[in-house]
Amino acid sequence: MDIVQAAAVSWHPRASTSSSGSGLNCTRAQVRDAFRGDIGRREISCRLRLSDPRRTAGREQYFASTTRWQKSGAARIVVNSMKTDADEVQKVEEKDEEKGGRSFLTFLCPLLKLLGSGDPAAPRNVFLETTTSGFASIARLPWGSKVNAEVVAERGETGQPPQLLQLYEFEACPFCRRVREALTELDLSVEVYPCPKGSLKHRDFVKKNGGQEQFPYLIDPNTGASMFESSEIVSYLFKQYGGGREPSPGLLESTLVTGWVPTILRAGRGMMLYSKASSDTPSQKLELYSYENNQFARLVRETLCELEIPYILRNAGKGSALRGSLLKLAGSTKVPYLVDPNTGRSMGESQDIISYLFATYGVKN
Ligand SMILES: N[C@@H](CCC(=O)N[C@@H](CS)C(=O)NCC(=O)O)C(=O)O
Repeated sequence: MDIVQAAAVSWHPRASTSSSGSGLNCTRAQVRDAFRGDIGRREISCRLRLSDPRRTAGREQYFASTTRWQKSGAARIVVNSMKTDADEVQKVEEKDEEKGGRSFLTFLCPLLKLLGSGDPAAPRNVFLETTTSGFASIARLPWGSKVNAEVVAERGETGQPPQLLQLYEFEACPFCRRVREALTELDLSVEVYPCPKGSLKHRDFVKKNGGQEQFPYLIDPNTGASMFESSEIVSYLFKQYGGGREPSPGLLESTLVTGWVPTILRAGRGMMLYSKASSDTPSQKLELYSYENNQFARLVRETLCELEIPYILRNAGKGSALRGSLLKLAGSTKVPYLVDPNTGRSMGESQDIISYLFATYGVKN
């Protein structure tokens, strides 16, 4: 054990050195306690700032480190170096953050580089954005575009369940997409609680409530049902709110074939928590008129997800009973259309909505 490991172990007495001797293993909860919650916001890469016991002669010491969470919830911290010079530390920190925080997405798809240099809030190449999202929509045709007319006729305009269903999900997840497609076809509005990687608020809730971090996770307050497993959720939704019908042909099967295409084409947008997302939750839920396979609405949902903003998803697919109220509200049936009761603002046009969301909710306080 070298001096860095010794310091790390004494920094956290319950931690133990790994068998390889090059790092330190401890549980996610231990790490989170030690970093006062900050760790969850930097899941891929983090830097440890040592607290009082490691202060020597008035100098602060730092570790450069990388964490890799495993399914079990255990973390492995590899201590790379220890610095005492604050400027140097800062430089390494920025480099680490850039490299670590993005490496997963870069691995996922080189398109990331083309889609706004990796910073979700940076000005975007609108042509690339809409083209990649457009191809993503083509890949998922015909699912998630139009409602099941028979279901809508049976339920009528007031046919929403008395209480909104609650969906914990993230935009880039193909299994969550499968559920959102079903929601469009069944013309159901839901409360969405985005759980991007790095999310603390909603992921913790799912873990506590459902016992694991897996998405999608659905809660139906009307029946008391709650469940994981997208195929189970889709079957439940069709049974409960689709007149007992079977899921539309191909919807379940197609997820395994082309469900991942939007994730790749959109280079993982709607997957990671934006590093500067405000930790405050807006007091009232925003409302988004959308439908799953709309190429412009997808861009807005990605942003809501990256900012971890809970919202009411008003699905208004082709043939939706909601299109009448959308027309009254917005003067057109085009989606996306965002209503923010916190500021009194409402607007269409995906790029305007995205800029508004980052300007309003993308500032860490
Ligand atoms: N069989 C599950 C698979 C769900 C799944 O693998 N979800 C991934 C996201 S696509 C997940 O929850 N990963 C854990 C995480 O994001 O932390 C289903 O159909 O719902």
